[in-house]
Amino acid sequence: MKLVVALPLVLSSLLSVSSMAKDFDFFYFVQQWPGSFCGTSQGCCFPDTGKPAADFGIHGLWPNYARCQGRQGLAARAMLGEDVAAAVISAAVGRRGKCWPEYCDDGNALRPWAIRDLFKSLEQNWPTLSCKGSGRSFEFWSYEWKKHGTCSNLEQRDYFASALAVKAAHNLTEILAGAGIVPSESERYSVSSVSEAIAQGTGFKANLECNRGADGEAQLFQVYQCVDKEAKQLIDCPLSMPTKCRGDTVKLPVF
Ligand code: U2P
Repeated sequence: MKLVVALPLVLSSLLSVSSMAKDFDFFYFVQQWPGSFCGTSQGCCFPDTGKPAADFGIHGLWPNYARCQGRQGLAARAMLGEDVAAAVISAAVGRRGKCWPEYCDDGNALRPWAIRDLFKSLEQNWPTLSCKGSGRSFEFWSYEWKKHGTCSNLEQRDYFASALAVKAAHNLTEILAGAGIVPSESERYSVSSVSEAIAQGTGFKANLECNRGADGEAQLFQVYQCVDKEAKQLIDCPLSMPTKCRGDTVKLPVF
């Protein structure tokens, strides 16, 4: 009898945590090098506003857990048993992953009016390069907002303004150029020199992700900087991640 009464209470409190609290530990602020996005065998498509500048572009600002399973997962395991706990955890952290929350409010679609004053800056700094959509970068922003922004505890405008502000505060293209790491079709740079340049230039360690160019060589694709929960300050990344960099060197292809 006690269990019958307690179970719905436990479940409803766990589910309300997952849908409302949006507890996460830090943001990944992810920027991509357009020459590497476009330089694979798949290629890319420019947005309807034209070819973006040869500058890192924003991919997203992603709420993240420092550990893949939170306390509610452990509590659920202890109280409910593995199967129920797994279902609750998966509801709490999204459909595909258990390391970050996603799609926290599908009813909260991005409203153009809410970010109208940021359009120009977003077009410059957060352009789409995907060939899948209409070519309108707004589609990309909407997708990122729906998947990640709705879990950020930020209003729509604040979410996008914060991402733009973090990018502007630490210009990765300039930081790398200052260390002699400039776009080139032939030059290869050591992965450690890229990491060090970013750590020196921003004051914080980042994670790097490589992809493979059409020539099969590793290229610097994305930089994951870590940002506090208010989306204001860089922090050292609490997690390191697999770089997918083959070997010790990377290219930074011309865009
Ligand atoms: O890494 C492949 C895709 O997984 C999503 N991702 C990855 C790491 C992370 O911390 N959070 C996260 O969401 C990204 O999906 P997207 O936002 O592009 O759909 C990433 O591209």
